[in-house]
Amino acid sequence: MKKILILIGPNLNLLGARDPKIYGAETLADIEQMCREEGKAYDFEIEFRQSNYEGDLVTWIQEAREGYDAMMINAGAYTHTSIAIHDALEFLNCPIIEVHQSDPKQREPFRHISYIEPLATKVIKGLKAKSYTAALAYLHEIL
Ligand code: CA2
Repeated sequence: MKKILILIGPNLNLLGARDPKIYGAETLADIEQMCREEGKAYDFEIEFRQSNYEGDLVTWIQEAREGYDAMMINAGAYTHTSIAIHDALEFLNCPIIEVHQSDPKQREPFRHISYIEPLATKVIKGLKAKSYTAALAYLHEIL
């Protein structure tokens, strides 16, 4: 069974509360459920974590150096700011899928830079909650 770590960054714990046109209407709990169901279809074991703290994400990425077959990460706004997350991801040997619910490159200029993209095997964005299930489908293809 392949083990997939899904990391979710700041503010995404509030999904469903606003901006459904940009992010979709699903809550984070709905998205976790969707990932678990999609993961079952591919025989993936899913570990799903969210934090508002950059250091939590860095620590979880460091810990993922062993024991996972792939990582999916929606680092939220840290995508556009965090060299610490970039540096932690450099130590990973498994595929990294950068996921976004919106398409940051179609939004404000401050969202156009991604410090994750240079290290990502694939970027999947703009599909709202379905970005995560599309990322799992992609991992099913490549793993
Ligand atoms: O599109 C994405 O998935 C983002 O990673 C979401 C981040 C944003 O900073 C990125 O530029 C793109 C976080 C958005 C704020 O989270 C929400 C909170 C409450 C309701 C809806 C979204």
